Amino acid sequence: MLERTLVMIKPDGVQRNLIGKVISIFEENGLKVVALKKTKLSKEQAKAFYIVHKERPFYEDLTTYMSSGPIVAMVLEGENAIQRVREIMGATDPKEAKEGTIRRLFAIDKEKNTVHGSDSPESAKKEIPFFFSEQELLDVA
Ligand code: IDP
Ligand code: MG
Repeated sequence: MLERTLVMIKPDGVQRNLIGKVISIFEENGLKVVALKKTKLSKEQAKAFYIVHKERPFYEDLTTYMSSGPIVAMVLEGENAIQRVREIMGATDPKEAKEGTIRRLFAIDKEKNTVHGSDSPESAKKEIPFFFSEQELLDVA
């Protein structure tokens, strides 16, 4: 099924000049960029984005980290894009991520793990409008 998913390059990725490398990996895997922006989340926005984790012990640190510097948000489109992006990113903890995945290649640790990708169609449906209006989602001609 043709799907769209929300990806972020987290502050550690932007800060270490990895924007191009990360996007290249997605493009090489056939995913299309339908929207793209660099932005910075406020602490309140980071808390709202990660609200599902509000009871987790890492919520406070995570939302401080995610609002600590610029991020790049994008919408990627492709067949089974949601699951494929999760596979290309690798496990949350880079120590557990498979060889060749973005997190294995670039992540610093389990928190500063370079990329976010929606985990389900329900998440993608909420996360895409968090960053992009309908008019900003442009089909690749
Ligand atoms: P995911 O990004 O692989 O879907 P989630 O469990 O949804 O992982 O957690 C969201 C984000 O919270 C992770 O990407 C990571 O940045 C952070 N995180 C998750 N678990 C931990 C942890 O045990 N310690 C520190 N940060 C964590
Ligand atoms: Mg998640």
